[in-house]
Amino acid sequence: MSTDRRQFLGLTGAGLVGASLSCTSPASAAAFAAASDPAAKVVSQGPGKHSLPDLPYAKDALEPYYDTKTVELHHGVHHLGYVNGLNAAEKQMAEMGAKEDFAGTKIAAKAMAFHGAGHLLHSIFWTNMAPKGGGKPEGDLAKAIDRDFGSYKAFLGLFTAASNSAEGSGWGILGHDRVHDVLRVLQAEKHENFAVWGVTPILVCDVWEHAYYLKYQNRRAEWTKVFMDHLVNWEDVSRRLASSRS
Ligand code: MN3
Repeated sequence: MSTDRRQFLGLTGAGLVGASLSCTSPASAAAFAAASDPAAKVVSQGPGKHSLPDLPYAKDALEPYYDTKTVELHHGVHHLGYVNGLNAAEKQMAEMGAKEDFAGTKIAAKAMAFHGAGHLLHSIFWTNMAPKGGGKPEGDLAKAIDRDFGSYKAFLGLFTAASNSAEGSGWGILGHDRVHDVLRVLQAEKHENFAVWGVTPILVCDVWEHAYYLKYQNRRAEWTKVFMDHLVNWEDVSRRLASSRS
């Protein structure tokens, strides 16, 4: 891809946050792609119509590495909370607009960013894992990792270190920077604050304690190692890179 085309794509591509706040996912099998792929063309159903996407596998399918109880709570309680919070914030924004009473805008906008980012990142997170996951990436993703980090080992060290040291509603993130067509390892501390505008997350590891505490307690490094060794779905990550580049 030429530099000009990269810059063109970067400047015209849909921004991550814009996509997360404006797209609305119907309750269907396509909901994950709609909610988590900024390149997906999603027709808005109106404010407050987001729904929790079904898991792309059985809730016990990631055993023994990701336990059934944590998946149940993480998906059915925590992720659902983001969906409900996003819907509430969108409805509040719409109501304020209709009444032309904008006193609650700061609170609603903050809630929309927090819950919208949570919904988007969790939707990516679930599809980033698969039964019999792990191993190493292949194809264009492997080439991009070698080009941008030097080696898979170097990437693994950076991604794991970013995940292990994140604070708060934290995430380790591998993202594709559409402006420069380069992969970046990022760390989210407050997940509504995206570190680099225009970066599309393609691999995300949830390191807020609800994601792993039942099974791994305070051993976060064990959780992130298991995530990379046994859960990561490289086919999904590759698809996301290709989607971001196209
Ligand atoms: Mn979580």
